[in-house]
Amino acid sequence: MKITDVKIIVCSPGRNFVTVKIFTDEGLTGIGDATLNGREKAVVAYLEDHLVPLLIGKDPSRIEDIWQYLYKGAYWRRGPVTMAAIAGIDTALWDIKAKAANMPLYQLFGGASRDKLLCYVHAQGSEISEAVEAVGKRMDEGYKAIRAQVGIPGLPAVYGTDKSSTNTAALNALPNEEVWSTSKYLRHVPNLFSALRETHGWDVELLHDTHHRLTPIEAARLGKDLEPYRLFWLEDTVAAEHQEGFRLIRKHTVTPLAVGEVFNTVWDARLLIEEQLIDYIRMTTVHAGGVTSLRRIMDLAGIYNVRTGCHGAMDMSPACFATNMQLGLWAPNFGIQEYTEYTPETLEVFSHNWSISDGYLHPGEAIGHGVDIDEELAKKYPYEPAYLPVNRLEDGTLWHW
Ligand code: GCO
Ligand code: MG
Repeated sequence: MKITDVKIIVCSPGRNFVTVKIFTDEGLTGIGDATLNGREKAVVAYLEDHLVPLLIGKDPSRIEDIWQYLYKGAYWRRGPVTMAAIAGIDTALWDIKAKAANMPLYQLFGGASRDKLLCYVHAQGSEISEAVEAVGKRMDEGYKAIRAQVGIPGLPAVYGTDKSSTNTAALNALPNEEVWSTSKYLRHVPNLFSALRETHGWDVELLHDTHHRLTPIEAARLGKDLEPYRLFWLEDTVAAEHQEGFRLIRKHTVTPLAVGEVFNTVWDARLLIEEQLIDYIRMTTVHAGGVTSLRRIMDLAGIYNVRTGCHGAMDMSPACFATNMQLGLWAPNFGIQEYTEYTPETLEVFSHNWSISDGYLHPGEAIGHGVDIDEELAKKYPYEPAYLPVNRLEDGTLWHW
């Protein structure tokens, strides 16, 4: 088999998505997600100008060799743009390989390790009562694990707390600016979880995302304060650069820790995994360089009792989400899968085979990873310039969003 053509498809059916579609001389095609939210066009240029010309005529079955060629061959390794571009190609090649084998992708990894995948959804409110109600609604829908976020008194809406401030917001032509106070946040958040346990009891798994805003000692304080409420995980406490900071956090709290949605390679996660400083690794197919590298990261994590919790926000395409699920069905150390739902337009453009029932996901039994793109329909949703928000302290200092 030979690669005859590679198309980069950019569309915005609710969000901007970058999709790699690989064509072969035997008529098999595969797709992969290469979306980097807010920096999409950099990946498109990297793919079109630098990677696509290298692929024409190559044997698509040699996925490992192609991955190594694109990773080592650049000399300039790692980084979100490079790894998202490689991921798009790598995922499309695994899709083709599974189609050639006439199997769902998870079968190529060694088959299913479980029958279904626990997922978590989001619930939020600008006030505690609103967030408590939102969690209750999610529980009524059958979800077993829920990420809860709440607005902070004295601050305008912050990350994850209402529709206009989250990454699910209407696309902004320029970055929206949010305001942040760590001390106000740290005082308020434990009250949310106290109210949640009081109202909803202990059978629901609760998660929380700090979005990289704390220092290690602040994260240790929060972890300690949340211990009575037995969270499933506390996510992204400190900036990704603060790897050693996790040693300090770990010393002070038994609240389980999750991190990794902005990591790109195994090197970003190695110290945290090997020293067992985290409990869940959040890396996801598109930002980790595809199936080839994420599978290795999952295996490394498994050796050290770290479980998976793939980033699954709706700003990565259904091709990424489905591939995460294929890996999740196989991974012996699967933990949980984030599920933020897609717009109806997105699901029209990307046909899919996964199912969701009673709080559990399944990737389905379709051949390949199970997601395809309707190229004609995609044309109806052209790219829209969009940025994620930025964050400032109350005195104007730029902070972590
Ligand atoms: C999550 C994430 C997202 C990211 C977004 C960035 O836990 O789902 O933190 O909300 O902010 O995916 O593009
Ligand atoms: Mg997060």
